[in-house]
Amino acid sequence: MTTLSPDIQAQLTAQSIELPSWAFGNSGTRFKVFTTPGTPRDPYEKIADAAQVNRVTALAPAVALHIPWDKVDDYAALRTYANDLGVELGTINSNTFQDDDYKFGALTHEDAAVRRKAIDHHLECIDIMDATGSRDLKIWLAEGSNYPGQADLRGRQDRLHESLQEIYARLSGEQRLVLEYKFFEPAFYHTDVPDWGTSYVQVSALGERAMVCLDTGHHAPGTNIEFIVMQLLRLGKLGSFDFNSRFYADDDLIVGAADPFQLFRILFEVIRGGGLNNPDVAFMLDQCHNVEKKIPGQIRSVLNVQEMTARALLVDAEALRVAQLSGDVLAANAVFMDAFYTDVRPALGQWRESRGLAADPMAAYAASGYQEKIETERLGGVQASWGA
Ligand code: LRH
Ligand code: MN
Ligand code: MN
Repeated sequence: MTTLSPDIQAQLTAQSIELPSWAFGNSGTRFKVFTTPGTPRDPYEKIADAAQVNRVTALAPAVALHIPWDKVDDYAALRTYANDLGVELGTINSNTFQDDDYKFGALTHEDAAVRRKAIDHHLECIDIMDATGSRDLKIWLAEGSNYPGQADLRGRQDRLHESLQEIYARLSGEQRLVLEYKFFEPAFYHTDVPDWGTSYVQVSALGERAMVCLDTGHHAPGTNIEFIVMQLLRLGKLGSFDFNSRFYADDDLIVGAADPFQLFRILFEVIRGGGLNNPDVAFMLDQCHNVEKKIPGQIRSVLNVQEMTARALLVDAEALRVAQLSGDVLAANAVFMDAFYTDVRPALGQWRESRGLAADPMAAYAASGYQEKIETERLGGVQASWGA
């Protein structure tokens, strides 16, 4: 059996992954939302479910909120509730994609009144961060156009900068702004923040506490995502990840499910670039569980990240460097692949037990009775996101 060195164990112990509250709500495609028994009926129940993931994995100590999906009257009370369950409230995600006023844009809109409304929403999100103790405001913009000529591409970049500047100016202390990019959807001709370059340009113009958010599902098929990870870490501008996996578009499937090797390659560059356990980089999931049970779906997800992190930590960096320097292409590739093909699951199971956790968190959750309890107690769970 592979052994995990004390150094690797220490790095794995420090790893933490933030869970999205919306992963616990019902979700679907634009064709159908299937409801799942036991789905949370309010933000409190979403947090209770997220705490279950952390209880069996010790990997997920924070929950990200989406506003207004997770709107409550008293955020300080929500925070206390979360803390009592052993989790923190994490990133606050703004939402300017479900309001009729934003049909032609929000922060980029031609009409100053619409921009005002969108900026005010972000200022409200920062008020919420003050109450929840969250560090990061995550902004993803559903803005763009469908037809060539429809929009003034350049003017929109200028207005985006002005809007972001006003939002950024309201941050205080350790608070940060992370700007997420996505090359398509819901607009299909152009998107106002389509790529890491645009996000980088916009956040760089704001200041040190503005960073890029990389959602793994937001790239064209075939994009070398680990290269982007490397570059952003090199530039000190990788603020956060939204992890998920995809076969076709922005599928939001379980991270590591579609392409475990890609996840391994990304984590290798994270480690190489000093990003693992680096407080400047927030590791988040951004997923939906449309047909599978949600809590086990999230447990599987954080375990996939943990497994691929362990494999990436096993890459023999010295042997790799020697092979690279001597121009031995195949030897270098073999060092890399040896680590990827190492089954770390038995070693991780043993290591978990040594920390007082169950060797198999999926089985521990299944045996806990929690799923049966919520399925009987909760009726009429709410939809998480799309079409809510
Ligand atoms: C957009 C996105 C963004 C949203 C989330 C629900 O596709 O990735 O992060 O906030 O989905
Ligand atoms: Mn995302
Ligand atoms: Mn997405």
